[in-house]
Amino acid sequence: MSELDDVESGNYHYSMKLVVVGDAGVGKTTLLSSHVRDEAQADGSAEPEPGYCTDFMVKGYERGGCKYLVQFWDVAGVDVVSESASVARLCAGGAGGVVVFDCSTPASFERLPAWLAATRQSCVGGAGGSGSWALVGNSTAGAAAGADAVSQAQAEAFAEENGMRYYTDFNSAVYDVLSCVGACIPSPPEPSLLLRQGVAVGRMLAQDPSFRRAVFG
Ligand SMILES: Nc1nc2c(ncn2[C@@H]2O[C@H](COP(=O)(O)OP(=O)(O)O)[C@@H](O)[C@H]2O)c(=O)[nH]1
Ligand SMILES: [Mg+2]
Repeated sequence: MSELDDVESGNYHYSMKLVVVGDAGVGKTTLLSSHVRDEAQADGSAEPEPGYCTDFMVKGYERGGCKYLVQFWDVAGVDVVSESASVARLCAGGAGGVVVFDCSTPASFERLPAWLAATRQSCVGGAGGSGSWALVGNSTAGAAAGADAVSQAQAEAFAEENGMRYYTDFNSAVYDVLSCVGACIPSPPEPSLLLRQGVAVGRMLAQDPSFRRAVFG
């Protein structure tokens, strides 16, 4: 059964929206596509279509005996400074996501505060009520290009100041965000509290007798 079939049939315990944001050309679509397809890290050999709006991709994860379905919103790399309102609108209700910059493009690192400000306005849950986030430094120039313009120490410091962790591996960043969201799931998972975390109840949880007892008495 495909993940899209799972969406239609409610075949999961929890679902959430996570966003992938950052300047145009930092590698968001490449990284997300290979994550969702379980491919090895992209080497840049497959040219993705340039994104003019938002793409959606769905992936399921098994964690702690529960099935999580994540709808990723690959938000096109608009100019976040002049279009922060439309970025915020696209991110609405998300449980957080991954902010990507390109280590060889300092401007993409310098705009991270603008990306975080726009996305945190409309994402929910997490430790601060504005979503759970991880930072990814991609290298579109490839390892062969030599020194990165943005150092690992700079990226780690920025991530720490903003309450998240820094990764060069996109998959690890997604698993970190999923762990943060999972840690905020209340016990019992009362649906209205879950919604405040950007998490919805799926059929597999709704049909679980212990969930029904805990929530409905
Ligand atoms: N060498 C290399 N190229 C990459 C990598 N990630 C992305 N690219 C290339 O960078 C360009 C922009 O990538 P894309 O995923 O469209 O960026 P987006 O605008 O952030 O979605 C494309 O030509 C990719 O092939 C990478 O890890 N290594
Ligand atoms: Mg893209």
